[in-house]
Amino acid sequence: MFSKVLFFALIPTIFAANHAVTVGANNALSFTPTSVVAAVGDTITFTVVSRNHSITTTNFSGAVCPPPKGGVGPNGWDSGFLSDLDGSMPKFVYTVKDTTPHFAACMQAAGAHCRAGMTFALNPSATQTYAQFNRNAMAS
Ligand SMILES: [Cu+2]
Repeated sequence: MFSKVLFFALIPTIFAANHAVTVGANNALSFTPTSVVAAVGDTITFTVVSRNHSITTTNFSGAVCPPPKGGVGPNGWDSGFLSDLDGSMPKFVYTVKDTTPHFAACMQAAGAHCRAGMTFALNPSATQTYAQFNRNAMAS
């Protein structure tokens, strides 16, 4: 009985995956990959490899850029500004809390990075796709 309880308690730990996202690869205003499909309990590790960026949740449409400080929730996030100008490649880790779509962008330069297409989607859906979100950002 005890071992069965322990086994099920450990399942989230055993099967949780980490998804690596590179921020600013090749000095570009981009997230690589641009979207991730993840389960509750998974982690997403964002690593900033150039300039100074943030990973901040925002609205799917309308007021997309810049994402607001603190991010759009529920279960949104805001990494704050993370600078690689000193070559430190800072990381931000988000633990997935639900499977609803979340849309994020960089808040740098009053939304200029966001409007340049520096956007990211977690669990986009058939009706809220990454491609449409990115178009909304570039038009906002
Ligand atoms: Cu940026």
